[in-house]
Amino acid sequence: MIEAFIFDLDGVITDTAKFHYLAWKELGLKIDIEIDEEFNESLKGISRMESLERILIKGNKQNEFTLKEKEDLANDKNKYYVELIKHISPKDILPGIENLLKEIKLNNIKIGLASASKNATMVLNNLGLNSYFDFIADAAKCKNSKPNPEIFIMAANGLDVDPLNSIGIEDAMAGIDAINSANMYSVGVGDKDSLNKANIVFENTQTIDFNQIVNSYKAC
Ligand code: G16
Ligand code: MG
Repeated sequence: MIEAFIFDLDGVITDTAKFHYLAWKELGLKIDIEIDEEFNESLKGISRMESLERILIKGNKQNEFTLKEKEDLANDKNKYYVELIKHISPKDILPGIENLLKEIKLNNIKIGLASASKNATMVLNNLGLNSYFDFIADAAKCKNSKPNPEIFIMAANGLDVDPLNSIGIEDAMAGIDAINSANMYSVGVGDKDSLNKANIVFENTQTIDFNQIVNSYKAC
């Protein structure tokens, strides 16, 4: 019996990945490290500080900053990001997602959020989706980034459900690995080949089918 659906935010509910990208790019200008779209893919689902570490390694500057300076750089990136997401509104909800949330609720299944973003609550508020969520895992309390399952386990605990009876939905490889390690059923959104470890994959949010997920979960 499915007790919960646990969602990733960026790339599943809304496309904030482009804002993270622009904000990192802006920071990159300041520290003279170029960030392109391809590299940005490897930052999806990865926490702010870990993303910064990866960027510094890319620019071969991992030993140039103290911890305090790194924290300041991460804060600068966040300021750029928060400025960009201020204008997010319900029109930025990805296609099909609000109907899916409604269908889950109609079936009396709980809904949780497992986003690595410390800005997740603000984004959900701006999208007007807050009331659908029974529990939002606090990324600030999460010590280990995806692919570690910690944030998904935190969400299942907060919802008071068994991970084995939970469905996780993700657009990033690191996220699918996290869901699988949490012993949940994994739903990928995006490219079939790159998300090949997911139990089931839909090409985009519009095509996510509640009944198909339920049936394939039951069959496994
Ligand atoms: C998201 C993004 C990541 C971002 C992380 C932390 O994860 O995909 O690119 O670095 O959150 O965000 P913030 O800097 O706002 O705390 P998810 O798990 O929602 O895909
Ligand atoms: Mg994501």
